[in-house]
Amino acid sequence: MGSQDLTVSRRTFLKGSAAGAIGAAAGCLGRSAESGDVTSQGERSVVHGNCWICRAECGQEITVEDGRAIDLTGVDGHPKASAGPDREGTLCSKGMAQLEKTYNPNRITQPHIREDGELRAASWEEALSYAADELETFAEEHGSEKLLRYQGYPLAKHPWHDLFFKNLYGAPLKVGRKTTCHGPFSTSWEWMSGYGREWPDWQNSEYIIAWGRNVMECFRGQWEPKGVMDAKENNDATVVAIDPRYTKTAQKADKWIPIEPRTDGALALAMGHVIIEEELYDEAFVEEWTHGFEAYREAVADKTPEWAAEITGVDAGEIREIAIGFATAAPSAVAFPWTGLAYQANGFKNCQNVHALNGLVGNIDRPGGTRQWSKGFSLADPHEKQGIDVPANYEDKPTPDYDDYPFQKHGIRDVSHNLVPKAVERGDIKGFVNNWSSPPKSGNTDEWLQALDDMDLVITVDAFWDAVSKRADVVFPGASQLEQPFLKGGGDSSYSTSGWVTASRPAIDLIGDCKPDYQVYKLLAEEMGWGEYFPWESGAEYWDEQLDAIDMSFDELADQSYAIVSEVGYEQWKDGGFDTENGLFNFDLDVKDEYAELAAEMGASTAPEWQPPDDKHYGETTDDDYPLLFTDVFVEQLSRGHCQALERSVAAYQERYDVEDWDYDGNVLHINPVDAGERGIRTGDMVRVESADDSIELMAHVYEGARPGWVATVNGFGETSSHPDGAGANSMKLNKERHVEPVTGMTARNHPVEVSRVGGEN
Ligand SMILES: Nc1nc2c(c(=O)[nH]1)N[C@H]1C(S)=C(S)[C@@H](COP(=O)(O)OP(=O)(O)OC[C@H]3O[C@@H](n4cnc5c(=O)[nH]c(N)nc54)[C@H](O)[C@@H]3O)O[C@H]1N2
Ligand SMILES: Nc1nc2c(c(=O)[nH]1)N[C@H]1C(S)=C(S)[C@@H](COP(=O)(O)OP(=O)(O)OC[C@H]3O[C@@H](n4cnc5c(=O)[nH]c(N)nc54)[C@H](O)[C@@H]3O)O[C@H]1N2
Ligand code: SF4
Ligand SMILES: [Mo]
Repeated sequence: MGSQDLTVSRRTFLKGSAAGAIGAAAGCLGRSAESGDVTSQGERSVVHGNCWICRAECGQEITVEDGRAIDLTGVDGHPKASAGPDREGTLCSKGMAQLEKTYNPNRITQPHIREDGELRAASWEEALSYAADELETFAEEHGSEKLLRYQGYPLAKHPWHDLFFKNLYGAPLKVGRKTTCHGPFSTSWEWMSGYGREWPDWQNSEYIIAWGRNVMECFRGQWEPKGVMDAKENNDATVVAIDPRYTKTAQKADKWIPIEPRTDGALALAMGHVIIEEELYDEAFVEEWTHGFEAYREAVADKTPEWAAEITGVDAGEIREIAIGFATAAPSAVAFPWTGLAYQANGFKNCQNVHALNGLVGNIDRPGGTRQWSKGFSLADPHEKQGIDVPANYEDKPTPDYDDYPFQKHGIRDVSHNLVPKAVERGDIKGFVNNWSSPPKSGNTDEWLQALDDMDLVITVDAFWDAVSKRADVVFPGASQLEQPFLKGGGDSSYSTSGWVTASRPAIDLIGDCKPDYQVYKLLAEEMGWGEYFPWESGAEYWDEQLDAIDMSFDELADQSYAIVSEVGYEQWKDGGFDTENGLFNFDLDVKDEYAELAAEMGASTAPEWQPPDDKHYGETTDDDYPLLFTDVFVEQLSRGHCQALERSVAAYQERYDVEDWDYDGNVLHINPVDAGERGIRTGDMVRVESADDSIELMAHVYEGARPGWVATVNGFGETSSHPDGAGANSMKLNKERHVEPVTGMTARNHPVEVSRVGGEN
């Protein structure tokens, strides 16, 4: 991407909120380090925080009374927590649940180490010295390159895990988020548009197609659903939800299209056909800024709505109507997929075909389209400022022979989640260091559990006991968000053309023996003799140096919660082209490109075409033995693998589906009344979900909101999870190494199954 139209408006920051002023005026909790005393004994104060549960860092106002956090609410005008300037800030139920999390009796609040095969509580001194010894022995025996890094999203926002394990310890391998969350969707968008992922400019949109993307409940920040509601109210925007499930997005949508699962690419091609036939595409954009349009035009020439109707189960007239509505509203229109398509083994092509629609109507980085969000400013490098040269000890380390691991071959991807057990079996990986992740829920579960048992060293920073922490050799108790400082800067938010920063201090004292993330890595570094790379007393001090670049101090920013610091104009590609090899938006790639090469090697291509599930590489198909397609999804009340630890969050999920009165605390299987009726299944029955490989048991929820032939549950439950009783089922027990999307190595989470009542007939 070329240089952007941006200006950093120094010290002309928007004011945070009244609460910031109250907090600052009362001087309450004005600590700049993470540890230290809480000063508000006997009084009530309001301080700023940042939620990071869905990685969106909504600004919080935390009410603290006698040192205890008693209430949370959003910060008005916050770029993530509100719909924009002067708008109310709110938090979702997962954000609110952070109070319960912080004071949860099941939290891990002490370090633990493994002794004589058993985990036992230990002091920090003991645990640090044990971990340092183990790390040294590991490096001597195996080499640091055999330690695998795995880091959850919330922690991806600070650099210390990588500073310690990658740069200093020298562990080059990590598991790629593209192989657990968004590979097919982001990888195709990368070679097409040169940008990581579509992220709509919600509030300005006039036509929103949520395509296997449930934005009204699985948002990244409050600004997303609020932006959709603003678009509906102010722009009379049409919202279309393409989803086999009746989600909250479907509830708010003008149209719910319960598509035949995994046929999205066919629907998208037919929409392209209509848009070209009706001459509704953006000719000027296509002409000047795209590559491969002729190939695309040819590819969709025979992909009529009638053709797609057969495959997708969507009425041909409806396909025409959506295509025309979308293209007419463009460029203020956006079609964007996420996990619904990213979890498909044929997801690479399906996502590509959806993305192509955005190029076709020229909505890229235009108001109401798909924004190429960027910060428009940089923060300083604190090490550089201190004159500290950070080594890159991972660089010269041998890496596995990638011929055995096709997705890694071109060096463009990190290790594929599903292939980690194989790498352990082959001796390419022998240890694992984790912060805020629970891989056994994400795919290839049984082999992952075996791999964790087989590894020589497992170190985790965690908050709850689950399959990983229970198997670890060292467990460090991580502080919650209320107990540690925070800084984040970014672009995507309700401020469509602005970059922002947000920060907060710890609101309460550390619980038990927990430590902020910065301290965990700093102390471990000191133990290993690398203290010089962690010279700051606290994370807040480190961030204070980063903020120098925009002429702010950490305290100043934390007082006001957020600041708007730059302007980033639309159509950034006009200045220097798209960030692709040819500088253009690509419908197809015949230019030389690493993705094109990799796709070719995997027997795929970047040609616009319909790739059905095929029982070979692109997803198993249902048959008489396994006639239903099973997958797992998210819900508003729970976050990935951690809200499952919280009683009230699980209860809220169960109440939503009216199953709270059954003596069952886990996830439910949504099954259509037709499929349930054929099998004598009623809500509340325990059912077995059986695939060709394995089976799980969970409670049935008979529900018209699940398309016939399709069954789904919520991920993150079962005995491997952070749920205190391990209730429910881990859906990925059905998932094996081979269940991957073949171009990106992403875990593919669709499985043909049969469902039966446990205990026979009713
Ligand atoms: N509440 C909540 N919010 C979150 C998270 C969370 O855990 N909880 N996590 C965050 C993270 S990490 C992510 S990646 C995002 C995920 O955000 P989303 O991708 O929006 O997640 P889901 O709500 O599961 O939506 C995916 C939808 O795809 C549908 N689907 C399944 N198969 C198909 C198919 O074949 N075709 C189509 N068209 N649709 C299909 C599912 O029914 C589901 O409703 O959410 C983020 N926000
Ligand atoms: N089956 C299935 N698997 C999936 C998905 C799916 O839909 N279905 N979604 C995928 C997606 S989109 C993503 S992004 C990934 C995310 O998956 P992961 O990277 O595994 O991250 P989380 O599930 O967020 O992390 C859960 C772990 O974080 C720990 N934890 C909770 N709070 C804290 C804390 O305060 N500090 C620390 N240090 N640890 C804490 C919990 O105890 C638990 O061990 O999962 C992927 N895996
Ligand atoms: S949307 Fe909810 S979970 Fe996500 S950061 Fe905001 S309050 Fe937290
Ligand atoms: Mo994700």
